[in-house]
Amino acid sequence: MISDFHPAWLPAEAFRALGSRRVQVRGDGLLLDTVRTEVAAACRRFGGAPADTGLCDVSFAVSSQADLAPEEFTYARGEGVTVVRAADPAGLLHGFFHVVRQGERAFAGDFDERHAPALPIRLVSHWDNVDVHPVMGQVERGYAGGSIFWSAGRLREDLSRVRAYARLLAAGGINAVAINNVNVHEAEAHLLTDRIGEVAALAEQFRAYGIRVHLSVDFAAPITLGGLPTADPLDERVRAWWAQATQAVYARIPDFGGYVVKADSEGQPGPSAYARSHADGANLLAEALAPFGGVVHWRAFVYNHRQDWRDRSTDRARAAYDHFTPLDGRFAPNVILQVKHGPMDFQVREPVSPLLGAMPSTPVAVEVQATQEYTGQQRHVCYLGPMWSEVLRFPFGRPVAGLVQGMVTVANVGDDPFWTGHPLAQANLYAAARLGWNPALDPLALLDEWIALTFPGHDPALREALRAIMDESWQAYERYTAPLGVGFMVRPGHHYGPDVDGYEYTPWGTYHFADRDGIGVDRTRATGTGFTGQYPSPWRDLYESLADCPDELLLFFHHVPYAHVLRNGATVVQHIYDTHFAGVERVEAMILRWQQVSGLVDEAVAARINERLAQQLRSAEEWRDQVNTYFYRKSGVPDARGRRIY
Ligand code: GCW
Repeated sequence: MISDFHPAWLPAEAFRALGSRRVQVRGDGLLLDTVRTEVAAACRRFGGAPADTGLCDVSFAVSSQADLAPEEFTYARGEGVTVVRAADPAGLLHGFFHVVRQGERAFAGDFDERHAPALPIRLVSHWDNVDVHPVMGQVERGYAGGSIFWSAGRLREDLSRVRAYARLLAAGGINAVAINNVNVHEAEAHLLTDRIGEVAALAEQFRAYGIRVHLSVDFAAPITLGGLPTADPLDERVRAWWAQATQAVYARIPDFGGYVVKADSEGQPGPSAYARSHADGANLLAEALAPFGGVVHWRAFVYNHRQDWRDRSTDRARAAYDHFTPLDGRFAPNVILQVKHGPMDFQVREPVSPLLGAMPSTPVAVEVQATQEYTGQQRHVCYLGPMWSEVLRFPFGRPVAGLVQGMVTVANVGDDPFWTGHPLAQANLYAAARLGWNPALDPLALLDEWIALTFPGHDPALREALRAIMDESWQAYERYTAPLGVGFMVRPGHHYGPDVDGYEYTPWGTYHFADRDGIGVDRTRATGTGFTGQYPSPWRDLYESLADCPDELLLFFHHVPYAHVLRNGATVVQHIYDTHFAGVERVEAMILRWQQVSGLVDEAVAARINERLAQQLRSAEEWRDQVNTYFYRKSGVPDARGRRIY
């Protein structure tokens, strides 16, 4: 490590190819200064030279004539010179980091390429609190220490780490960040008004890397901060309050991105208190932001979290679609509906949310969770690139990536020296960022890209081992946890570790309905909750059919007997046993593989990975034994292979 935190995917070595060349940078402004500063540092270290006049090996230039979209750049090489051009400084910054990622390849052969982001909105959403919340800690669902923004209830004095973070995000193609938790508590609500200076200070750090800052706001702010008797979105005083508050924000932060709102969700206030719709609520804020070019990210994570478990007619999976599809076309143009990728809540396996394909007249962003709330909490290796890639490619006629305007990633970083607790969890943030830029990228290629940048110049054996450990780690996690898409068998509250019935009789709408005969949630139109009917063809029929439903989602859509034979030939209960043993074996194999190469990396990194892998194995064994034992006791069916079940 070079300082008190790990350089992640931008170690000095990643700049060797560029920094040993003659580098020209043409254009003016803050982002160009950033590129110049980067170039100067790289050249100082590796013996190259900034070459603003005369011969060069690589040239970066903003040229207004170029027929290029915002953030787009051209990347070409001929006659021994690599040339990056963009119409705007943001495009040039992306082009700069593209050259860094390419390393020596940027200086070999001839090429002529154009690169533009597929999704204009690429936002990282922090669930950071200013204060330490008594239950959730400082970062809600944070597994990497405290906030990098706030400490002891105040903005950190030294923001150099925030600058380094902005640089990492920009290098992955991120262009927006929301700095505070979507659950807005009292202290954090004030960031909008009397604590806006803190937001401005953070925005200054992010601005240098082309990243706009967004704020999560309290829908009831006109009451809690403004002293009004109401937050009714159609009340004139409320509209005036938001207009004035927003104007004051822009007076301090002219490039402020906008608001993120969790309304009428898990106890957060919202327009329903005034019998107004989500469109009324979102449009209120959109109206205040519109004069300044700001946007509202309005979250679609709305469901009844006070359900009676006896009530079989309510299905949480249906909720987002049922709430929002009637409102399609009623949102202001600067509202972005932010939809979780699955209909439930970031489980290891869910179908793609049908809402993503059902809002043709509304700008939509898909939300993914880099923080591994339900996927091992950054104690387990679980590379999620392949999961997100499946979501982005999922065809609702067109792939999801062609239907949405943005990708929002719930951040997984904290003040931990490795940023993410588990050093290998950095790959999730990297992959999410890169997939937002180009959803067609192969997640395995992205993993290789991350490994090569983060562990540059290392032994190929190390790279091979990391690839072997991380590739399919998502499937490994799936195998030893909740089976066949049923989800939630975690400890209530903190959500770590197994508790098969932990959520079974709770108000949260997360049930598996296991009894002595079978398991799964009947979401068919024929006999269940009708959720399959929210999908267009062919999915509505595929998921409806017991014969055609993909195995990995079987229990998400169907309630079946334990003896039901899967498409893969195993019975459900035998599949549960087999996958749970196999999942743990996979973790054992990861550990063996890691032991062969751990001596090749920085000692502190190796020590942290060792510790996490040991925890992962203990936890995977616990999952295996609890889940297998539960189903053995429920079903009475022994393991066909006679392995140990308790
Ligand atoms: O997954 C759930 C989490 C909550 C979170 C919520 C949300 C920020 O358990 O901690 O709240 O999702 O996405 O709003």
